[in-house]
Amino acid sequence: MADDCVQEKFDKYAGNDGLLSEEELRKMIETEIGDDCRMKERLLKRVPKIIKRKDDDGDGQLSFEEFKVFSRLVKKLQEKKEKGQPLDDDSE
Ligand SMILES: [Ca+2]
Repeated sequence: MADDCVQEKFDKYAGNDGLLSEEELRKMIETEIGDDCRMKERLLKRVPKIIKRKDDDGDGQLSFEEFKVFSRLVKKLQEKKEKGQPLDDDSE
């Protein structure tokens, strides 16, 4: 997910309510990272944790601001992958 299309991606999956639910986030991961099974698996595993941790206002959905934190995590994982580093590190 490139930086310049974060807003675009968010709008596409968040739908009319402008918030990204767990289900919508899963759908985004399935669709956008579908060609990389390991990355997909890793991210899907983290979804409940991400929702819980990044959802600052506690409504169970991600706003665009909250989603940006998630997109940075994806970027970090992709960088690790490019460098051939393990994706197991849970630190952020
Ligand atoms: Ca939504």
